[in-house]
Amino acid sequence: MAEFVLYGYFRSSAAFRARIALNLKGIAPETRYVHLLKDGGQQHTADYKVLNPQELIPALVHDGHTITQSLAIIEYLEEIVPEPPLLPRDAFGRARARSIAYQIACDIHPVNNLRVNQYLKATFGADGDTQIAWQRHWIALGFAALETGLARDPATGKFCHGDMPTLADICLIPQMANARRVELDLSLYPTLTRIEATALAHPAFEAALPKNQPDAE
Ligand SMILES: N[C@@H](CCC(=O)N[C@@H](CS)C(=O)NCC(=O)O)C(=O)O
Repeated sequence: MAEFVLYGYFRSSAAFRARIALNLKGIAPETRYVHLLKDGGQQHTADYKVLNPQELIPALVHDGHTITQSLAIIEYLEEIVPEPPLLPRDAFGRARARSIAYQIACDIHPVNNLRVNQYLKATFGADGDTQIAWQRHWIALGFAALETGLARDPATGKFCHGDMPTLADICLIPQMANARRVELDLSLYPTLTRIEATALAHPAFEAALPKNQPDAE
Protein backbone atom coordinates (compact mmCIF):
# COMPACT_ATOMS: atom_id res chain seq x y z
CA MET A 1 0.00 0.00 0.00
CA ALA A 2 1.24 3.52 -0.82
CA GLU A 3 2.69 5.65 1.93
CA PHE A 4 0.42 7.69 4.17
CA VAL A 5 1.34 11.22 5.16
CA LEU A 6 -0.53 12.82 8.05
CA TYR A 7 -0.47 16.56 8.59
CA GLY A 8 -1.09 17.15 12.27
CA TYR A 9 -0.29 19.00 15.46
CA PHE A 10 0.10 17.33 18.84
CA ARG A 11 -2.64 19.31 20.56
CA SER A 12 -5.22 19.12 17.78
CA SER A 13 -8.08 16.87 18.79
CA ALA A 14 -9.14 16.33 15.18
CA ALA A 15 -5.60 15.13 14.38
CA PHE A 16 -5.73 13.04 17.58
CA ARG A 17 -8.79 11.25 16.13
CA ALA A 18 -6.91 10.48 12.92
CA ARG A 19 -3.89 9.23 14.90
CA ILE A 20 -6.06 6.82 16.94
CA ALA A 21 -7.71 5.44 13.79
CA LEU A 22 -4.35 4.99 12.04
CA ASN A 23 -2.95 3.21 15.11
CA LEU A 24 -5.99 0.93 15.36
CA LYS A 25 -5.54 0.00 11.70
CA GLY A 26 -1.84 -0.64 12.22
CA ILE A 27 -0.77 2.13 9.82
CA ALA A 28 2.31 4.17 10.68
CA PRO A 29 2.15 7.31 8.53
CA GLU A 30 4.90 9.76 7.86
CA THR A 31 3.94 12.82 9.91
CA ARG A 32 4.34 16.47 8.96
CA TYR A 33 3.82 18.97 11.71
CA VAL A 34 1.70 22.06 11.22
CA HIS A 35 2.14 24.36 14.22
CA LEU A 36 -1.20 26.09 14.74
CA LEU A 37 0.27 29.03 16.64
CA LYS A 38 3.78 29.59 15.25
CA ASP A 39 4.32 32.02 12.35
CA GLY A 40 0.75 33.29 12.73
CA GLY A 41 -0.47 29.70 12.31
CA GLN A 42 1.21 27.40 9.80
CA GLN A 43 -2.24 26.16 8.73
CA HIS A 44 -2.56 29.52 6.96
CA THR A 45 0.59 29.18 4.81
CA ALA A 46 0.23 29.12 1.03
CA ASP A 47 1.68 25.59 0.87
CA TYR A 48 -0.78 24.18 3.37
CA LYS A 49 -3.74 26.00 1.81
CA VAL A 50 -3.08 24.03 -1.37
CA LEU A 51 -3.60 20.83 0.64
CA ASN A 52 -6.56 22.10 2.61
CA PRO A 53 -8.32 25.30 1.55
CA GLN A 54 -10.15 25.17 4.90
CA GLU A 55 -6.80 25.87 6.65
CA LEU A 56 -7.54 23.20 9.26
CA ILE A 57 -5.74 20.04 10.26
CA PRO A 58 -5.62 17.11 9.90
CA ALA A 59 -5.05 16.22 6.27
CA LEU A 60 -4.09 12.76 5.11
CA VAL A 61 -2.30 12.16 1.82
CA HIS A 62 -2.47 8.67 0.37
CA ASP A 63 -1.88 7.37 -3.11
CA GLY A 64 -1.89 10.85 -4.64
CA HIS A 65 -5.11 11.89 -2.91
CA THR A 66 -5.51 14.41 -0.11
CA ILE A 67 -8.31 13.77 2.36
CA THR A 68 -9.41 16.43 4.81
CA GLN A 69 -11.92 16.25 7.67
CA SER A 70 -11.03 13.72 10.36
CA LEU A 71 -14.29 11.78 10.02
CA ALA A 72 -13.77 11.42 6.26
CA ILE A 73 -10.20 10.26 6.93
CA ILE A 74 -11.42 7.67 9.42
CA GLU A 75 -14.16 6.36 7.12
CA TYR A 76 -11.61 6.18 4.27
CA LEU A 77 -9.27 4.10 6.44
CA GLU A 78 -12.22 1.90 7.40
CA GLU A 79 -12.96 1.23 3.72
CA ILE A 80 -9.43 0.45 2.60
CA VAL A 81 -8.39 -1.47 5.76
CA PRO A 82 -11.60 -3.09 7.07
CA GLU A 83 -9.98 -4.90 10.01
CA PRO A 84 -10.31 -4.25 12.85
CA PRO A 85 -13.64 -2.54 12.20
CA LEU A 86 -14.15 0.96 13.59
CA LEU A 87 -17.90 0.76 13.04
CA PRO A 88 -20.29 -1.88 14.39
CA ARG A 89 -21.45 -4.61 11.98
CA ASP A 90 -25.18 -3.80 12.28
CA ALA A 91 -26.91 -0.73 10.84
CA PHE A 92 -28.35 0.41 14.15
CA GLY A 93 -24.98 0.02 15.86
CA ARG A 94 -23.29 2.02 13.11
CA ALA A 95 -25.91 4.76 13.43
CA ARG A 96 -25.43 4.83 17.21
CA ALA A 97 -21.62 5.04 16.99
CA ARG A 98 -21.91 7.81 14.39
CA SER A 99 -24.48 9.67 16.49
CA ILE A 100 -22.10 9.73 19.47
CA ALA A 101 -19.20 10.75 17.22
CA TYR A 102 -21.19 13.53 15.55
CA GLN A 103 -22.40 14.93 18.89
CA ILE A 104 -18.73 15.58 19.57
CA ALA A 105 -17.31 16.33 16.14
CA CYS A 106 -20.23 18.40 14.82
CA ASP A 107 -21.72 20.00 17.92
CA ILE A 108 -19.05 20.31 20.64
CA HIS A 109 -15.70 20.65 18.91
CA PRO A 110 -16.37 23.26 16.17
CA VAL A 111 -17.52 26.03 18.52
CA ASN A 112 -14.37 25.65 20.62
CA ASN A 113 -11.86 25.65 17.80
CA LEU A 114 -8.79 27.89 17.86
CA ARG A 115 -10.16 30.20 15.16
CA VAL A 116 -13.41 30.66 17.11
CA ASN A 117 -11.45 31.63 20.23
CA GLN A 118 -9.27 33.96 18.17
CA TYR A 119 -12.40 35.60 16.77
CA LEU A 120 -13.94 35.95 20.25
CA LYS A 121 -10.77 37.74 21.36
CA ALA A 122 -10.28 39.94 18.30
CA THR A 123 -13.92 40.96 17.84
CA PHE A 124 -15.40 40.89 21.32
CA GLY A 125 -12.28 41.36 23.46
CA ALA A 126 -12.75 37.99 25.20
CA ASP A 127 -9.74 37.42 27.48
CA GLY A 128 -8.22 34.01 28.28
CA ASP A 129 -10.59 33.32 31.19
CA THR A 130 -13.63 34.19 29.10
CA GLN A 131 -12.48 31.90 26.30
CA ILE A 132 -12.03 29.07 28.82
CA ALA A 133 -15.50 29.70 30.27
CA TRP A 134 -16.89 29.58 26.73
CA GLN A 135 -15.22 26.23 26.01
CA ARG A 136 -16.28 24.73 29.34
CA HIS A 137 -19.88 25.75 28.67
CA TRP A 138 -20.12 24.01 25.29
CA ILE A 139 -18.25 20.91 26.41
CA ALA A 140 -20.41 20.61 29.56
CA LEU A 141 -23.61 20.94 27.52
CA GLY A 142 -22.52 18.23 25.11
CA PHE A 143 -21.07 15.96 27.80
CA ALA A 144 -24.27 16.10 29.87
CA ALA A 145 -26.23 14.71 26.93
CA LEU A 146 -23.57 12.12 26.12
CA GLU A 147 -23.42 10.97 29.74
CA THR A 148 -27.21 10.55 29.92
CA GLY A 149 -27.37 8.74 26.60
CA LEU A 150 -24.46 6.39 27.31
CA ALA A 151 -25.36 5.63 30.95
CA ARG A 152 -28.91 4.52 30.18
CA ASP A 153 -28.23 2.46 27.06
CA PRO A 154 -27.43 -1.26 27.39
CA ALA A 155 -25.51 -1.02 24.11
CA THR A 156 -22.80 0.86 26.03
CA GLY A 157 -20.08 -1.55 27.10
CA LYS A 158 -16.46 -1.15 28.07
CA PHE A 159 -16.35 1.35 25.22
CA CYS A 160 -19.09 3.68 23.94
CA HIS A 161 -20.63 0.88 21.88
CA GLY A 162 -19.93 -2.62 23.10
CA ASP A 163 -16.53 -3.82 24.20
CA MET A 164 -14.42 -2.77 21.22
CA PRO A 165 -13.32 0.72 20.22
CA THR A 166 -15.36 2.44 17.54
CA LEU A 167 -15.60 5.80 15.84
CA ALA A 168 -17.47 7.01 18.94
CA ASP A 169 -14.46 6.44 21.22
CA ILE A 170 -12.13 7.87 18.59
CA CYS A 171 -14.05 11.15 18.94
CA LEU A 172 -14.69 10.98 22.68
CA ILE A 173 -11.13 10.51 23.93
CA PRO A 174 -9.64 13.60 22.23
CA GLN A 175 -12.61 15.66 23.44
CA MET A 176 -11.92 14.42 26.99
CA ALA A 177 -8.35 15.70 26.59
CA ASN A 178 -9.74 19.10 25.58
CA ALA A 179 -12.08 19.07 28.59
CA ARG A 180 -9.13 18.34 30.86
CA ARG A 181 -7.17 21.19 29.28
CA VAL A 182 -9.88 23.67 30.31
CA GLU A 183 -10.22 21.96 33.72
CA LEU A 184 -13.86 21.00 33.30
CA ASP A 185 -15.21 19.15 36.36
CA LEU A 186 -15.37 15.61 34.97
CA SER A 187 -16.87 14.07 38.13
CA LEU A 188 -20.29 14.75 36.58
CA TYR A 189 -19.59 12.27 33.77
CA PRO A 190 -18.74 8.89 35.36
CA THR A 191 -19.55 6.90 32.22
CA LEU A 192 -17.36 9.10 30.04
CA THR A 193 -14.43 8.92 32.48
CA ARG A 194 -14.83 5.14 32.80
CA ILE A 195 -14.70 4.74 29.01
CA GLU A 196 -11.74 7.13 28.85
CA ALA A 197 -9.81 5.00 31.37
CA THR A 198 -10.56 1.85 29.33
CA ALA A 199 -9.51 3.50 26.08
CA LEU A 200 -6.29 4.94 27.45
CA ALA A 201 -5.24 1.45 28.55
CA HIS A 202 -5.36 0.50 24.84
CA PRO A 203 -2.01 1.13 23.10
CA ALA A 204 -3.63 2.69 20.01
CA PHE A 205 -5.18 5.44 22.13
CA GLU A 206 -2.24 5.85 24.47
CA ALA A 207 0.26 6.28 21.62
CA ALA A 208 -1.99 8.91 20.05
CA LEU A 209 -2.07 11.13 23.14
CA PRO A 210 -0.80 14.69 22.55
CA LYS A 211 2.00 14.25 25.11
CA ASN A 212 3.32 11.23 23.20
CA GLN A 213 3.81 13.08 19.90
CA PRO A 214 7.27 14.16 18.72
CA ASP A 215 6.07 17.78 18.37
CA ALA A 216 4.64 17.91 21.93
CA GLU A 217 5.63 21.01 23.89
N1 LIG B 1 -14.19 19.17 11.34
C1 LIG B 1 -12.77 19.20 11.18
C2 LIG B 1 -12.18 20.09 12.25
C3 LIG B 1 -10.73 20.35 12.02
C4 LIG B 1 -10.21 21.39 12.99
O1 LIG B 1 -10.98 22.22 13.47
N2 LIG B 1 -8.91 21.37 13.28
C5 LIG B 1 -8.36 22.32 14.20
C6 LIG B 1 -7.45 21.65 15.19
S1 LIG B 1 -8.34 20.53 16.21
C7 LIG B 1 -7.57 23.36 13.43
O2 LIG B 1 -6.89 23.04 12.48
N3 LIG B 1 -7.67 24.62 13.87
C8 LIG B 1 -6.93 25.68 13.27
C9 LIG B 1 -7.61 27.00 13.42
O3 LIG B 1 -8.65 27.09 14.08
O4 LIG B 1 -7.06 27.96 12.87
C10 LIG B 1 -12.19 17.79 11.28
O5 LIG B 1 -12.81 16.95 11.91
O6 LIG B 1 -11.12 17.52 10.68
